[in-house]
Amino acid sequence: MARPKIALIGGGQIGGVLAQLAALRELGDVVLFDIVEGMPQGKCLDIAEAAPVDGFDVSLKGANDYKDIAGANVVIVTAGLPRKPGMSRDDLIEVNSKIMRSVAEGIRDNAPDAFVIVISNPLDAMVTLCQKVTGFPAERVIGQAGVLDSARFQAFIAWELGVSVKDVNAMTLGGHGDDMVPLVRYASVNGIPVMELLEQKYGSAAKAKEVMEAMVKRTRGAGGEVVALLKTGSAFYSPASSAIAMAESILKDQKRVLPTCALLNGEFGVKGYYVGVPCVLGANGVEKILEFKLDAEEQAMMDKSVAAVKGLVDSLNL
Ligand code: TXD
Repeated sequence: MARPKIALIGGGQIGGVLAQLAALRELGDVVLFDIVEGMPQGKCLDIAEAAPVDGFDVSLKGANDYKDIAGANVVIVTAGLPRKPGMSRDDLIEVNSKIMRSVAEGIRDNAPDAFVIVISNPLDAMVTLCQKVTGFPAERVIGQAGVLDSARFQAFIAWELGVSVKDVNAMTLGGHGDDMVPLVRYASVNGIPVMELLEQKYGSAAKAKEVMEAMVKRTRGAGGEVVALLKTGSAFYSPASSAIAMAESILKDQKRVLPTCALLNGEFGVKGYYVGVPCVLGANGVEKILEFKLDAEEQAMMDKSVAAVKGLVDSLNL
């Protein structure tokens, strides 16, 4: 039986790590596409020459022609500019929407049956544009932001409480911007509320709240924290890991519940916009959006985040 095929559009920082992770996990054969000649071929050759050491049996091919993505089961898009210090994700919209249009046409014309995971920023707007231009059903075009934003929130909680990251459960909803919604109420360590553990640690509810607020703030600004340190670009290891988890859930029909930027049809009070929400990801892409009740404060934060997404998406005049 033929191996699945994974096409990566954009062979930069995230694209390179995506190629390596897809190979290490033997998710399928990899095609790494970029407009820069030689670079995706060089990265693929480099990764492929590690196969005897790492022991993976997949093929890797660098490409500058969209024809090479034909037959891809999953396409992950990172094409576009990353942020530099001082920039917001939204500052990228003009240049990256031009790139996204051409990328989406390439996918539409060459891999019409693929599932598409968009990573390029500003994320919510770029997914919307990609879905519009490809014309693919919305359950086949999704965005990666929430897996990473949630992972950052989980990491901060684990470090604070001195427990394994594996036992922390926490999620963010909303857009991939500074108004994202880290859900404090449901954050837990194997089901034990994080707030209760913080109260035990600090001996007061007020101090626990203060510590949690700092973690929420750090989660919202976590992308910028990395940009400020790197100076030349934005995070790339963690976004790649996050998108690979989504691709794996689809390719292996795992039905994992992952925070996904998905097109909403009334869920959480949002209709016709792409926003981050928990989704069941399986062989059919977004198989289900898991809706649940938000309290008044959470809903207000969600509304604010969605308003920011709407402002940006509407500016594209799609
Ligand atoms: O969680 C998330 N969603 C994100 C998103 C977290 C971090 C960064 N995120 C965004 O991903 C970031 O703001 C950028 O918009 C993308 C890609 O970030 P990366 O760090 O990989 O950027 P690079 O290294 O500049 O790579 C982008 C590549 C580069 O090799 C260009 O030559 C290529 O995109 N590029 C194109 N490829 C194909 N087609 C076109 N038109 C094109 N234009 C540029």
